[in-house]
Amino acid sequence: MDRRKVSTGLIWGVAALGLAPHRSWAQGSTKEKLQGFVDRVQEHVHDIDNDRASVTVSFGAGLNTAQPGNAANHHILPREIKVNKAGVVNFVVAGFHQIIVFAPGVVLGQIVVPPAGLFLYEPAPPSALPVHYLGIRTTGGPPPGIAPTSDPSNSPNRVESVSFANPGSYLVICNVRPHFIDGMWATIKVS
Ligand SMILES: [Cu+2]
Repeated sequence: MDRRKVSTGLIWGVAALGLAPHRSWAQGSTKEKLQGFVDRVQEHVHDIDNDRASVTVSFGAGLNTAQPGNAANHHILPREIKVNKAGVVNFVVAGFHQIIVFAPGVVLGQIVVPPAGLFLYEPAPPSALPVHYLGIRTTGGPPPGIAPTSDPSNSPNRVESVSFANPGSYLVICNVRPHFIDGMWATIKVS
């Protein structure tokens, strides 16, 4: 049983106590205390919902991870992301990355890594792998390099907010080939 069900059960239990007949002179006062408790439980339930309404995800580990090979930067954290239906995942992109969020049904085993190249999919995945969101390509990279843009920004340090209207399990990867090989993928559970 999840925390929401426990809390809902608690509310009904307390409400039942509050409605039970009392002969005590303090009935009104007791009802007020019980109502205060119910209000606090409801606030707690509301907080649980809010936690998953807008979720922050690190797409790349940050600006202090530069090193040869830079494998420490090739992660999506957390690996399993949970968000409410109609919620938003805010990908904080740090470095040279490209987000691809696949539609529900696409699984990790379907991703084919080409023998060479900077990106897995150029310019985008085939129709057999439907995409929920195709992200922005970061400026720079090997010559001739990707030109900078301002709207939307393709700065190596940016936020890409992605909405999830429908429930399901969504695979998200970095389209940069060596990053994916280093394990730069995660799952988004929308419920
Ligand atoms: Cu990457």
